[in-house]
Amino acid sequence: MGRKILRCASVLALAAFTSSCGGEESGSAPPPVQSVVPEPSPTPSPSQRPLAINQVGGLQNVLVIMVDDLRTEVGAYGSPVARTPHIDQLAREGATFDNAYVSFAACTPSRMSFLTGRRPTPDDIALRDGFTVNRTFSDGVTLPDLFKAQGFRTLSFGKVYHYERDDADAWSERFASAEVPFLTQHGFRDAEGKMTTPTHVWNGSSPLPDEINVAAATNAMAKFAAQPERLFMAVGIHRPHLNWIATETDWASYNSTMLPRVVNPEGQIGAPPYAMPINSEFQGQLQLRDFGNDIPEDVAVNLRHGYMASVTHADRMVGRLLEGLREAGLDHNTAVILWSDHGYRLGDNGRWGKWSVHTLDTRVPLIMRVPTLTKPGRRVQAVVETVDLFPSIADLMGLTPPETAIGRSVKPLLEGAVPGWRNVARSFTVRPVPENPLLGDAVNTARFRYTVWTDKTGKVLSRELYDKEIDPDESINRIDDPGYTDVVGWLESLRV
Ligand SMILES: [Ca+2]
Repeated sequence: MGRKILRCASVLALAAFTSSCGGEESGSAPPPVQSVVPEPSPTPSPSQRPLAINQVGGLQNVLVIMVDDLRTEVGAYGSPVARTPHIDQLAREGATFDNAYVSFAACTPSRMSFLTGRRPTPDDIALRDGFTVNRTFSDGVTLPDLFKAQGFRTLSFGKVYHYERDDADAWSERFASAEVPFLTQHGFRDAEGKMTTPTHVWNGSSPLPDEINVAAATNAMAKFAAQPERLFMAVGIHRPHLNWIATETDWASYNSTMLPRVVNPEGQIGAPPYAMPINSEFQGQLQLRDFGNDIPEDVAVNLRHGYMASVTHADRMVGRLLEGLREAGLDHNTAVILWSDHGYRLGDNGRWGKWSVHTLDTRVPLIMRVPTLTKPGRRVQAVVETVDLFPSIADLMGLTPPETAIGRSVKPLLEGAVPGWRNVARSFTVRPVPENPLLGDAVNTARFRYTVWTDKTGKVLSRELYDKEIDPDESINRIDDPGYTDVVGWLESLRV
């Protein structure tokens, strides 16, 4: 198990924070607006949460597929344009969560939230500058730690943790960080290390990084299939993270008229100016940085095309993994969990990238195929969040998650509706304003998204309220609409 260095300030703040936001009842009346979607109900206290339950019969292994920057632009989630046959097939075979939210729409904090079972906290605002297990997680148990300690062979392929920010001791074996150079993983760069082209049609002259990592994973499946050890496998697929590199075939799956609809291209009405971040990810792109936040339409079309081609590339990688699992004879006793670390805006709300708490950033695909448990094609409407994954995966395999993992096992949701399930997810973001960073703290229910923006002193700067039932694009901030006064009070109560 990894030796992790204690950082008292973080731990104390984290404990105070998590104790204030996990497992509380709403304690107030539901909103006086007719709802057609599930809404929060009391959550069991940590001691009441299902912990060590016997594993599902015959289940031996876990395969976690982590797709980078994939929003719910997937056929299984109703995208009219996405070409994602393999993920769609996985959804037909397993359970698809329609209301899954990440804790933070950026690679590192989202993955850390998943792997530690904790939410990013105000104390970790600096996490964007290099959030590592050793710096911030003290002596806690990570997800691979738990499985390794229980005798599983823990295998990591590709981007699981954020490259060098890994917890090396938790893995029996890692593949990718050394074998596939970081620069190639995220795109082409010039001699000075600057990104050259945001999109690229790959000529197939050599395997792409995802193809190398996935081949290593399927080789490992074949190698270890006949051995007695149980496997915890995590495979991180780079695409559709920038740069959008995909094969000719993937590019040919789309054209300029077959791309996602742009949501709120002129921006949201009534949102504070910092609700959307600048196009910061494009600042490192030689061909994009001079545009600032104003991407010309012809460039935008090419970028959207590249994103979607990369989505199809990632989907093909998912297909190879599932086929590898089948060929190794492990598909019948392996739980498959597919998840993305966050979504992405393709010019939606007038900006590109992630780092917001808009649903396009925080809502993600989450599909679980658990042999003998999940019914084919099941849709789960309950609201779940990233921190629920740690206890869920442990629960499926009969392991007891550590107390530091604050989420809830979704295993009961796979078996049927769960009365009393608390349909609330928390998401955070930050704006690195010099000397006074802003924190965005969002509550998502199936119907509403409520966000409170504070400065570092805790002073409330602004609030947002979106009614997704009548405004699924989150176009209009209704915080000052008197018809929602009681709703706002109720949502506020969910933050404490
Ligand atoms: Ca990411």
